[in-house]
Amino acid sequence: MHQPFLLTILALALLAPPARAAVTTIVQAGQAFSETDITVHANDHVKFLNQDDVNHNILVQTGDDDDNARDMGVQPPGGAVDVLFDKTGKFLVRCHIHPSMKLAVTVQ
Ligand SMILES: [Cu+2]
Repeated sequence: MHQPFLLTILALALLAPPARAAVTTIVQAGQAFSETDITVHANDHVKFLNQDDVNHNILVQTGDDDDNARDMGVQPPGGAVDVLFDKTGKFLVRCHIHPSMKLAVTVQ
């Protein structure tokens, strides 16, 4: 291994500005999310695109706790919903209309 080269890379990484919030896109098609399990960083966004011909309704739960679910409202066909994950933890994204739709989101 080329030690000076690695040190240069490390120095550049440390000098780089903080990473910007990323956006992960999840498609809703066939009454399913395109992923079942994702990991993002705090302050990242997840964008949900409804490519079905039926309404969806995103709920964001902390674990199995329904009481504090964030209800993102009815999402018509073709509609997009943007969800900001500003806290670390494990979340479960469900569809209020279709109980089989589930996406586990880990926020680091
Ligand atoms: Cu749905």
